[in-house]
Amino acid sequence: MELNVNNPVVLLIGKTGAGKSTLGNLLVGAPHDNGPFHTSAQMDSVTKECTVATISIDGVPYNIVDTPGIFDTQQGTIPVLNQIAKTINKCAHGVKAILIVYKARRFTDEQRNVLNEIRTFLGKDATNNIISVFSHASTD
Ligand SMILES: Nc1nc2c(ncn2[C@@H]2O[C@H](COP(=O)(O)OP(=O)(O)OP(=O)(O)O)[C@@H](O)[C@H]2O)c(=O)[nH]1
Ligand SMILES: [Mg+2]
Repeated sequence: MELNVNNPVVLLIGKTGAGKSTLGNLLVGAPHDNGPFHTSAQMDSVTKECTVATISIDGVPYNIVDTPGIFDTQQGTIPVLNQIAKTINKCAHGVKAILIVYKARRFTDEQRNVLNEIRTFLGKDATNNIISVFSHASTD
């Protein structure tokens, strides 16, 4: 779907395989594995480019922007962050929420780094708009 530059952005961000695209599909009311965002169990990064869908919250439309996995992909972090910046900078109303998706495991230094990198990239003010989402939370 096209990015509507008049809509504010909800950003899905996190490591490869965390479940960003799955969450995006659920948020737009689609089945977790069959919606606007392509999901897959493969080890390789699935989402290679920012992908957009529209959701309406209280009658206000938002661009949900699904992003490639950061911090452990072949692409490397910088090109991915540049790509995200290019997409969100087009949107006049900026980023309203940043959903950071983590696999629900012990909170390690690596995960702390994810948060710090995102804070550095989006600026300190972004911290107020960050929502952490923990996936893969079943106890099997
Ligand atoms: N059990 C379980 N599986 C999940 C959950 N969230 C995602 N998955 C599965 O994990 C795999 C990866 O999910 P994706 O949504 O493609 O992950 P992603 O973060 O978009 O990955 P990239 O696009 O590669 O960065 C898929 O097989 C999903 O079905 C969850 O909460 N529980
Ligand atoms: Mg994905």
